[in-house]
Parts: sequence; structure tokens; C-alpha cells
Amino acid sequence: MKRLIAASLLAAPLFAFATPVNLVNNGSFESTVVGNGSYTIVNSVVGWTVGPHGLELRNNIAGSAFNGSNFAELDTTTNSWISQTLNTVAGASYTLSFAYTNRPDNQGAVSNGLSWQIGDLSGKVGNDTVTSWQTFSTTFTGTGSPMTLRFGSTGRSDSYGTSLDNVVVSTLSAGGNASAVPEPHSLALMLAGLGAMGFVARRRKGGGRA
Ligand SMILES: [Ca+2]
Ligand SMILES: [Ca+2]
Repeated sequence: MKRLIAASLLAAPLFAFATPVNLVNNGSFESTVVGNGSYTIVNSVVGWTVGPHGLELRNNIAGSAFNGSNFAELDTTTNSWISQTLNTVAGASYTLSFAYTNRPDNQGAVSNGLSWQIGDLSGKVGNDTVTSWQTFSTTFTGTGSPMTLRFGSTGRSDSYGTSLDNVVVSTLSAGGNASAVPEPHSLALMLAGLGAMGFVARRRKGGGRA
């Protein structure tokens, strides 16, 4: 039992580090059921405040998702927006990332574009004719007050806009230089490390016979 407790104590910090933390609720837009090959325009969705012109959710139509089945577009029939309020810790570092692409049937750079905003930081992506998923990432510092995360369609308002998926806001580790969401590769290394610890423990228990 003592050995088990000791092993648990050793493993606990690794698993605490490995716990994925995404502050964004429904960042991959999977909470709404959208039939394969179809789309829907909704006025409410889990996690997000939806602007008066709605949110378009698509599943394998005019492109396919970056993550999961669904992805979003904010030029529904008219340019629209979504927002979500995040609770942050004052002075803590965070990473905002999301995937964006233009539709295969896009109407040119003048029609495309997606604005993003987190607190006082903002920018624009997708004001081009690229039709493969790109990942945007930036870091920001928590204010300790609720912070607004917002996306809006910025191109010509014509029902063809830049798509959005996989919105993630993650905290940085205590060291400040690694994401709290581990890559599958690093998770595999951690698990391999735990396995090696178990192997060493077994060898010790065996009294060096092997
Ligand atoms: Ca998705
Ligand atoms: Ca447009």
C-alpha cells in the first residue's frame, strides 16, 4: 500500500500538468446537431452570445471541419458576430488559438475576412482567397475581470464568409512556457515515463534477480 501511495504521489503532478484546460465553451461548435452534408443558421448556441444575424453551422458542405464534424461561418445571410465572456486570473498568461479558412466557393478577398478580439487585443484574418485551414495563435494576459472573446465577419456582406473552428483559450503552465493542453506526443512520453517508473519499481521489488 505504501508503494501504491508513493507511486500516486509521483504521478499526481504529471496528471495535474496534463489536464486539458480550454476556457472556451463549445469552441469547436459541436454542441449543435448538424446533418452530414447540410448547414443551419442558429440564433442561439451553447456557450456563445449570437449576434442578431445568427451563426451558420456547417457539416461537410462548402468545406469540412478542422476539428470534429461542425464548423462555423459568420457571414450568414449578412455579416454577424459571436462572443463569449471568459473569467481570467489577473496577470496570468493565456493562449488564444483558432482555425480559419475561406470557402472553396468564396467570392474573392473582398468578401472574406474574420475579426477576432480578446479583451483589448484584436485583429483580422482571412482577408484573402486561401481555402485551406490556417491556425492563428496569440498570447494575452488575464485582467482578473471578465474578458470578452469575440469573432465577427468583416468582408462584403454577401452570405459567403470566412469559416471558423476549434477556438481554444488555454492557460500556460506554472513555468509559463508550455500549454496546459499536451500534444498527443508529449502525453505518450509521459505515459511511457510512468511505465518506466513501474518497471524500475518491479526490478527493485525483485531484489536484482533479473
Ligand atoms: Ca468543430
Ligand atoms: Ca462575405
